[in-house]
Amino acid sequence: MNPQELENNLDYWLKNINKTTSFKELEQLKSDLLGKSGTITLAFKTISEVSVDEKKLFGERLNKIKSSIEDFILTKKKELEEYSMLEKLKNETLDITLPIKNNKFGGLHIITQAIRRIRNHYLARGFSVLDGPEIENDFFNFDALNMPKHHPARQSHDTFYLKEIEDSLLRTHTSCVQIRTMLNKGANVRMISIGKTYRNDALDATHSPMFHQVECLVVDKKPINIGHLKSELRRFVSFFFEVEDIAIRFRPSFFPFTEPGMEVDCKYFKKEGKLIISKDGDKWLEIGGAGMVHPNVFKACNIEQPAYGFAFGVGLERLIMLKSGIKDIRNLFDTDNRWLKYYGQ
Ligand code: FA5
Repeated sequence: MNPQELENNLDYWLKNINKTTSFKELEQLKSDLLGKSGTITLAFKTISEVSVDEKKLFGERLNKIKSSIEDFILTKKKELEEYSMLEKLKNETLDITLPIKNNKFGGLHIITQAIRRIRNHYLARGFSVLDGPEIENDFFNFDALNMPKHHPARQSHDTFYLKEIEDSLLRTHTSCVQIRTMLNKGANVRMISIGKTYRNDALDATHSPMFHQVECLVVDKKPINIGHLKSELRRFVSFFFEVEDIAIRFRPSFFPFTEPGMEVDCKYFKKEGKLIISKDGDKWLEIGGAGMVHPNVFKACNIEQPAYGFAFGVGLERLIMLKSGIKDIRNLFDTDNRWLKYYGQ
């Protein structure tokens, strides 16, 4: 065919390419037009028969036709690929609603079990269960909690900073969720937050660079006092250890975001090497920090005085270890299958 004939047919070929519904059809058309003995290829071979004057234009017209066809084939190929990918995905969809038969594999880690238990307990009592980001910034982790830059209390939180993002760090405690919650909800809060926290602490039997905390915060415009805090902590400890008669005490301590601040101990005794939480105990054990919300924290959260609140924060791994007689925190993060099976559920 000469260029004129090819140009007349171009529209027809392009339409045919567009109509193809499979790679096989498309390949066939490609071969008919651009293959070794394809119509366009053969037309190129006739270039030697054209006079020198016409050669340039002849070649240009053929090239234009050829590249129109090539572009069209390429576009169609992409379209077919996308379609086949979607079909594949459709067929590969897993029905995750199907129940698992005889689930003999895996179980819930003891930390997950504890988190779920605590969460359900507080949900049932009408508390909100809230979360915050693990990558925090200075404001939420320190400033708003009454620990401005260069405050010595920052020293006790040996922190992991992120170089790439200014003022960002891995949160050292869940108390940042207090700030996020008060900024959001004002002076009407009953919440707990359970999550991962990070400190640049060397790994040993009782310290891990990553551990979980449980934070509780109650804020109201109506007076709240230390009695409320003590009552809530009693309830929490008694629920967690599944012991009705417990004894707790407060020891004065300092947390910049509380006034007053205290450390919480509960009574225990040892029996056959096991630690038993009981009001009949003869020793005291520290379980976490607590206090009344500091006025500066209310200020940072735009809450007008008078407002009242208490908060406490406990280390989840330490509580689990006490309850289950686990002596080394590292066991919780090792992947020893026998251990996981024993404590898993
Ligand atoms: C705090 O983190 C305060 N935010 C708690 C608080 C909340 C006080 C609300 C007042 C009001 P502290 O640094 O003491 O406090 O940590 C709380 C608990 O986290 C400790 O009692 C301990 O059980 C646990 N903990 C701290 N560091 C580690 C660690 N490296 N590994 C495991 N557990 C840890």
